[in-house]
Amino acid sequence: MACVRPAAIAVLLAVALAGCGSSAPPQITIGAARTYQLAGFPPRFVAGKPQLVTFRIDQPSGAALTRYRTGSGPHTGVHLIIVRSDLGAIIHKHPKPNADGEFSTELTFPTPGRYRVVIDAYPQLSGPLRNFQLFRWIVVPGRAPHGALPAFRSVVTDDGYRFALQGRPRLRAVQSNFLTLRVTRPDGSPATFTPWFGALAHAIFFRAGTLDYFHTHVCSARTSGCTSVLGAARVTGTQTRPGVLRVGVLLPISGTWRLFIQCKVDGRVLTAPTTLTVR
Ligand SMILES: [Cu+2]
Repeated sequence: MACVRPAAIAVLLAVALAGCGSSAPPQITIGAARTYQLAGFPPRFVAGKPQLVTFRIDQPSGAALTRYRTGSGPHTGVHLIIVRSDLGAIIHKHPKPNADGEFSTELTFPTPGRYRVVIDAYPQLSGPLRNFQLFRWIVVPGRAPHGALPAFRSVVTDDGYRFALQGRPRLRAVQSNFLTLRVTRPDGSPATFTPWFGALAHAIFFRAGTLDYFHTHVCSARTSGCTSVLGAARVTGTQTRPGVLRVGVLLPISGTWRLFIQCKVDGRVLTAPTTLTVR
């Protein structure tokens, strides 16, 4: 193997298969990996200041991705999800692409800190690729809030709306699990969910520390494209009774996860975070 130079280590196998004679090693040029890339997302933000953000996804060919899945369900277009690294703040938007594949949306980072940007994209492609994620780190300058991750709580309120988890969850990685949540208005009546970004409720999961990401949905009965898939496992949330959400949980690895339930009730977008232990 003395004829294999360090620069050619990546093609060692190919060289080995091709044989290793006394003549000069074959000249093989390895280009950059051809993958989907996030383009145009600005690198600088100021805390508390709305900023217009424009981005697109470039295909492996280099051309902008212009065709995204459409339909009534949530698995369409792109989901733009931004979470602060301590899991204390989340931004969730579904901007629509223009004909050139460009997305524009206004973003306000609530505080200084380190944020993980997740673009969960649903391209309109033939073939097995369903969706994929692109990531970016953004550091918003200033003093970042530093709170410990809150412990599990079975009742969370937002704007007087109450999210009550039934029972203590027993969650396992790579398996479909369900959480039942009763959502009530400030007057105690069951919440009526207005479809928001194609779903009655969104369940966004980030793992503490590593910020691994997963996302499931609760949809109305006739909505298609609501099932989340992880390997061979799949999960679809449902509304079992008025105001009661059966939320699918399907997480790739064990650990401590922060779940953000989001839904729209009475014209308000509500966010109910809770901390989950996954074994
Ligand atoms: Cu969603």
